[in-house]
Amino acid sequence: MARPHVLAMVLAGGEGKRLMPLTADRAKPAVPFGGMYRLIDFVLSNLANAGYLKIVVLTQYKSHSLDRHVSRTWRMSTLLGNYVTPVPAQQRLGPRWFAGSADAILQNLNLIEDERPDHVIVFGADHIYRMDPRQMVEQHIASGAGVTIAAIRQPLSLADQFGVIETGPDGVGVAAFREKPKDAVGLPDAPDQVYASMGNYVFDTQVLVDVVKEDAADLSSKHDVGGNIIPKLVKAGRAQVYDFADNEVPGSTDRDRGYWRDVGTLDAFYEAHMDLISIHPVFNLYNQEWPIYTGHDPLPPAKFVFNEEGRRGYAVDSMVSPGVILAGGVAERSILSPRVYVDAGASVHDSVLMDCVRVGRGAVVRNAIIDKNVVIPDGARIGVDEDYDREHFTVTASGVRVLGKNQVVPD
Ligand code: ADQ
Repeated sequence: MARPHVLAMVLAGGEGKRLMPLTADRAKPAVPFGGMYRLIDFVLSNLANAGYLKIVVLTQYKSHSLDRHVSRTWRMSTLLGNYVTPVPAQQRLGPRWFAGSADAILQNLNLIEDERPDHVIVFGADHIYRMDPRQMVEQHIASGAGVTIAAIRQPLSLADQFGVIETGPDGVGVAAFREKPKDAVGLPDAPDQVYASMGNYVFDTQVLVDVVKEDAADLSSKHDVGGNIIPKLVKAGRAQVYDFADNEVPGSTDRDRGYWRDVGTLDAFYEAHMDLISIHPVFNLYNQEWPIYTGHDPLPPAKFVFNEEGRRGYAVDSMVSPGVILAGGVAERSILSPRVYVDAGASVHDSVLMDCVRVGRGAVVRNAIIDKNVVIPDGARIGVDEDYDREHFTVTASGVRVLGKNQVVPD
């Protein structure tokens, strides 16, 4: 069979309000993850590993660092007509920004007209997972559906964060779709679970163009893919599901098969990091048969040293990036991004430290996410006194302390 002609549109304009303060200064897909990556690297790696190399990344909100990352890291040879292009909101249809994700597609229909694909993949940009999208495209083509929605079982308690799908008698046709319902009921065979949309879709090109135009004329619409476009196609009987549990990624193990995390909240973001460092990680960054790509400046290897007073610098149950120096300080169950510096007698436990964080002598950091460039003064304690921390920092429902980029920590 001839290879289908596919264009991928990655929706990367989300604001990510629930990830504040990490999104105060950058779009959610540009939030750093796992020491070396940004959230958008996961979807782009899945597409690239599948050989889908005509990719437009639709950006809008605070997109500077996202644009820079995509242009630098994902620049490709144009020899075969491949591209990964960040496309900022350009107000092509008048003086207005995108009203919602469907409006972002409407305002970029020219990209589809230029490429003339048979199918358009529309994927979100803020999930941690491995997926081979070719298997979903194959099912989509074989079934003749107008849209195919990737779906995964999720806890009923999280139903109000997802598009919830009810399938018809054949198990693949979508009988009902409700975006973030407050009153969802569980599945017949698992009352504590729902069938959730992963926010990843494959559209027949003409179906997408028609529905997005129809939606633009609908004054009651919020012009959102999950909230408006999918329900319209469900009503027309044109939607099917692709069960993510059927997806087979080369090199995956029993442990990490089917792993997918929506890191929409700070607690989910923190938990997904802890998944990386458990002894047998449930998400395996070391699978070289389906690599997750990213880009960084050339940096020296991480260094672990005794300081002058003979204090030992070490890390255990942790991931330590290039350019890190543990100068007589200790990291346990933590993830350290490039150029983190941990000074003598300091201890970092159960924490995520982003680029260039500096932990001063004797300081303590526990149960925390510390964004770029933060300097923890000598002797400071974060994650020890909850009342104090609530006064100065963001503290999540499960007690994770979060410090924003460049935040000044009192002495
Ligand atoms: P949400 O993630 O809550 O739910 P949304 O905020 O629209 O939906 O984000 C979806 C994707 O679109 C994200 O990658 C985001 O960055 C991007 N996006 C949002 N607004 C945009 C805009 N104006 N321009 C460009 N990109 C934009 C969605 C689905 C649910 C599904 C969950 C799974 O709507 O049905 O269950 O994803 O996480």
